[in-house]
Amino acid sequence: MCLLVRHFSRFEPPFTIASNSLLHYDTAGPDQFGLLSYSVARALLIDTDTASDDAVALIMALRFPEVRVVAITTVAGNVGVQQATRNALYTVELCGANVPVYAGAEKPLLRAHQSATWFHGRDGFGDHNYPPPHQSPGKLHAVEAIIEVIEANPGVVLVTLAPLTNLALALAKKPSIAAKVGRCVVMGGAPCCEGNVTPAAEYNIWVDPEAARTVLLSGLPVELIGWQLSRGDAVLHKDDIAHIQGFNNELARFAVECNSRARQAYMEQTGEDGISLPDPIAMSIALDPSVGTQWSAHYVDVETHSELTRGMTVVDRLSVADDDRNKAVWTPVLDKARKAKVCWTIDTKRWKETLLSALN
Ligand SMILES: [Ca+2]
Repeated sequence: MCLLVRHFSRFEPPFTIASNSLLHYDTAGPDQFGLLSYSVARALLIDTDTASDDAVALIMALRFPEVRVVAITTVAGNVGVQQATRNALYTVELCGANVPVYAGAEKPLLRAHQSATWFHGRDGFGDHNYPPPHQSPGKLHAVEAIIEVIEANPGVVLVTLAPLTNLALALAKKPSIAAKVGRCVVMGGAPCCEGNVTPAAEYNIWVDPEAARTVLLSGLPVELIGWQLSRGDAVLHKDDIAHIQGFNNELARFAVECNSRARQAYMEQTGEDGISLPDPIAMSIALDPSVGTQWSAHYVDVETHSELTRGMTVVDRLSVADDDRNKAVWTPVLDKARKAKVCWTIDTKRWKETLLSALN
């Protein structure tokens, strides 16, 4: 408990936490849309294109004792938005949670939707014929829900695990929400230039680069959690998987099973054997920022014109954006954006401990 306070305080959030308040949910009650507003240190809003790794991230958030997931919003990405919504509802029910799910954009802002079903399976969950959920999505559109949740929960931690279409639409409709978000943890990008769609780009940014650019230039306090952080030692290897299966409970079984196709696809893609979990790593950092061990703050822009480097997250790592010779290119960023915190390394032991505690 104290640990969490210390970790949040490292990032100087725009909220204060009473030392003994984290155990108490002093809700303000439902607003006109039925959305509960919680005191800010515990409020989490998750935007997801729910497929197999998203589901594990949702389980982590829903099981983490010190936060409350206020709402989940879905968007077209890994799978279509209807399937993503079904998958999110299924995961919420599996956790026995009572969190509203709101369906959002059916396609990127300007481009045709391109799914990642080759990686996650046709249903996003490895095609194991999971039953339909009992609940239905909320009546609000995800874009409206995002605006309402942020307005009702200033300082909310926003976690995006998907193409950024919903958030870009919300920012276009109400730009002032950017100043009310405490942290915006974005699973996306390939700041080291080794993407999972092209050498330049990671899927969430590549599939809707215009939306990603809108978000990065919005003034939101973005923490960029790139795809490369989910490789190598961060992958769940055979021993990790056996350990999780040994928990012998429904959530642990589901977390491994729904990633069966993703495990095969990851092997085809990288030659690495195991389950790579980009969204849960971003979630672990949202829940415990100390999982990220090396950070630096930079202006980041997104390539939207080139075909070769579409969706590339261009990080001004040497801080040359405001040099006179570069200003012409970077003016839109300098005028509107704030520097994003880019995560370069993670504590893999701590990340896996966070995961295991959610599944056990
Ligand atoms: Ca995702």
